[in-house]
Amino acid sequence: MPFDVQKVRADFPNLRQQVHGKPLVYLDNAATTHKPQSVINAVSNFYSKYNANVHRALYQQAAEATEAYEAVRDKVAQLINAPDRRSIVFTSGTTESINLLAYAWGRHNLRPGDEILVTEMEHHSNLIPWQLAARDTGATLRYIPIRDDGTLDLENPEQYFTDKTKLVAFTHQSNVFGAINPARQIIELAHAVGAITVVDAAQSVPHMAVDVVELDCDFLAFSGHKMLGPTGVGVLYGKPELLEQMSPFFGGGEMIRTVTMEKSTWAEIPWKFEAGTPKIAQVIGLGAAINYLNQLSYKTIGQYEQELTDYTLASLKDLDGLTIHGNPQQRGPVISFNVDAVHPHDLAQFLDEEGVAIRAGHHCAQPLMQRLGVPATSRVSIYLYNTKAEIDIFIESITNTIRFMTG
Ligand code: 7TS
Repeated sequence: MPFDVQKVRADFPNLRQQVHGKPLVYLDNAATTHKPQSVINAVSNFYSKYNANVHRALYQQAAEATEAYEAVRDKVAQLINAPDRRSIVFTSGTTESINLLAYAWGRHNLRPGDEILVTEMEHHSNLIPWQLAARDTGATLRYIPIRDDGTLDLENPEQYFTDKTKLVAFTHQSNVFGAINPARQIIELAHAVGAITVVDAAQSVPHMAVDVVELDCDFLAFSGHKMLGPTGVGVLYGKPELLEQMSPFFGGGEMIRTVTMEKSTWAEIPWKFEAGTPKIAQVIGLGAAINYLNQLSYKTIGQYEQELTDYTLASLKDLDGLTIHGNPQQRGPVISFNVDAVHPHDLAQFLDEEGVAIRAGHHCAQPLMQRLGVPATSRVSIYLYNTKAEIDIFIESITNTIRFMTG
């Protein structure tokens, strides 16, 4: 079946909104995505038809809520090809997933002299938790550098992957360049020196099929809101044997087996890591988002996004005085650039007046901005509901802004 973007757009109520009297052209999908009506309905139905807490009460609606919540665990496992549903921990998002690891794994396994390896293109969410873990344990943080084309420099890996390396945490797809990193290769290099691996998949799972068996990653994290789902929910995937060895991160209800005044024992995984009332409505909404992606298929989504990304890149390259950062061959639908005549924040403001939403700033990747030698960039990020006509409006708005600023 050919991909019908107008049919897709009709499923997203927020795409029908106007901004400053103009149709919204939403090109900030790396920050968050809009939600199809089916996701909004799934959340609304939970609250209006079977609202209850999960895992505790015996009445009908509580059973229904528990069943719906746990069914999404199977759906997530299937999405990333996790063989065991106990590998799927629901968190509030990528940030919480990585912090959970930095505490529950990092604080118990890292020692002075150990090295944590990250890359120069990490989002702060996959950097600050490791900086804090290094500070608290005496471990050292090291960086795989990037090349000018926005790809990782893995030429001499023995410089970075050594017997001191205990953990390698890296982004699967850059939220600044869109570069897709060679995850399988990095994981093999890490395992060869006995290190465990953490994949920040916040920008990859929304756009492509991610297979944790094929990758052989130890941990992987992503957020629901960047893949059509609600805010406030995310996933931590972990190999069961590693999750079992780990201590809990949060303590509270739900995560215990027995509690006495002196000491407690823990629930089985994954519930050991889901203290308190979980994100019930959000998880159910995430299930509906996965249904939506599955029904379109990653293959169709990927092809369509690639076509739009190529079109956007070609259009941007036609503009004078505009620099695109990075030129990775393997890339997702994210492009960062700077315009000589206009500061990124001014550009974003001018575009907003045309109804065009893009992001300007450091994109929570300040070390990368330092590496690029710029304080900020403009960033356009595309998703399955964007159109060529929207890209044309975006390009025309930039052209008009440059013309206005340069007289
Ligand atoms: N990792 C990457 C690669 C990201 O792009 C983001 C969010 C996160 C982690 C954090 O995800 P959260 O859901 O826990 O906040 N990135 C962006 C962005 O690029 N613009 O806004 C948020």
